[in-house]
Amino acid sequence: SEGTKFVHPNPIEGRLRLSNASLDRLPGQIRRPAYNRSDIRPGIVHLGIGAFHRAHQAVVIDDLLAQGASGWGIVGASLRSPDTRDALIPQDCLYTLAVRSGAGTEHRIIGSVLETIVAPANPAVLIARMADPATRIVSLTVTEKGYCHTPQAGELDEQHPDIVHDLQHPDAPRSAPGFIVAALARRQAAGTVPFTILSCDNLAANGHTAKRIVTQFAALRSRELARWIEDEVAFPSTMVDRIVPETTEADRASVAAALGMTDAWPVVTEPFTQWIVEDRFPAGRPDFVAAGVQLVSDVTPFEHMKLRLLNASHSALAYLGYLAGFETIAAAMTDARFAAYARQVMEDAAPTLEMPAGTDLAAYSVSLLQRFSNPALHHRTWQIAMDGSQKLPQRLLAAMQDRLRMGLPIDTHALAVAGWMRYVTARDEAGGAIDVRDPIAAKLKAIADSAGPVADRLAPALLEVSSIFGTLGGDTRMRSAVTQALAKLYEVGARQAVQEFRPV
Ligand code: CS2
Repeated sequence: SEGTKFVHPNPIEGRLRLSNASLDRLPGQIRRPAYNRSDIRPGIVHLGIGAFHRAHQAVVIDDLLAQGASGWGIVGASLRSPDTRDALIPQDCLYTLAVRSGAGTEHRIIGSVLETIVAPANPAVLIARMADPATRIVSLTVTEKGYCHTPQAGELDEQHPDIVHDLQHPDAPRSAPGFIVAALARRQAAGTVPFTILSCDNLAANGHTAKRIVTQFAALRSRELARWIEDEVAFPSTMVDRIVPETTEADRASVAAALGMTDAWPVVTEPFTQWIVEDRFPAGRPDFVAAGVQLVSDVTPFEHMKLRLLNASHSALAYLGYLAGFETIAAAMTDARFAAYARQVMEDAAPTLEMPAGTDLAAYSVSLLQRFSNPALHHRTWQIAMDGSQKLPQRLLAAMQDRLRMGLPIDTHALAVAGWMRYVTARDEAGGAIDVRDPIAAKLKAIADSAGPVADRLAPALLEVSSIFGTLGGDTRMRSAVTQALAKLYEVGARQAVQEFRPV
């Protein structure tokens, strides 16, 4: 993903590197683009070309290109770091998808990314690409914080430094909303139909959220532009699912061994993949169904299901697991009590969901627990623990709010929230430093420092951070459940607290 440390790959001198020219030197069993890449034209601009996009949407597009959808190649943009471009350009944007399970690894070369753009260095190039009539979809994986919104309310944060900047520099923006509005303004002026905006981030109602933010940002520039976006631009919501840990040096080495050549930035993932998309594409779309995408009229229930079952238990395992000394999700899952606790998070979320008839939440939960246990994926608890201030509302807090409304206990989720609280103090149970990555890490740490390691003071102080907790932070049942759980964590530690946990 973007923003994480990346050691610039120095392909070993004289060693063959993955590229168009070297494709036919790959071992015969390795799948590669089943189409002529020079026939492919771009139709999609993707903002946030991190590992997740390359292991998910880009694979779907690769399948479609092989079926003849030659107008739907991808131009991938990084909104921050040049790492992906630097790694991919020397290899003609080809990269390896390594699909791992207990049964072994399957390697496949993906060819759907045609070009990469580093936005900060070339804002005009990116805007021009997005404004080009050939671009019919602009998709996004910019992570939760990339929306520059207040996570609890889902409104544009007008004080966000990137938003302030982008209003002053509309033609050289930094943020995703800034680029989208700059390109849409061009299209409106030129009389070009707008592209469809396809959010692929883990937000509740991601299309609606994207629409609200983009329209609010546009309104700060021009009322008329905002109205045009409101009326003319489609923002279908999507639910995306595939576990994609950050690529490590060890991954690069094992991929190189399988390929017999270097790939500077392969992506590693699990066999499971799912993409559910609302079918609203006025400017056209590829035949997604032909590549296994599910098209629905309303994705909201599926998004809630995924966020409250998969991502909620993932975050719970991340904070409590990290504190208990588990480096990966799979390691935490080898502890029967942690696995049972993760299942309990899912079970408690279930009554808050309204699913279409025939949805089997129990079977879904079982499959999630199996995926978390995949021994071949090295998915670090630390990675998932990132950006908790942006993730908690839709993963854990919304379900707690619903349960309170329904008169149900919230102690299961409260333990996960307490785990997050202890985590953001930036001190682990042995007194060592935790490298907390979060846009408001400094603020959270300052609150923790002034409260001290005392549950009665720390829990209420953090619950007052309204961008995360909103009014839920003031609920007395919330206060008492979270304070109690945090007291338990201070008393016996995370491992023991999970051992002893029994839902009421
Ligand atoms: C994870 C997700 O990092 C995280 O916060 O919970 O990236 C998760 O792996 C994906 O949503 C799975 O589809």
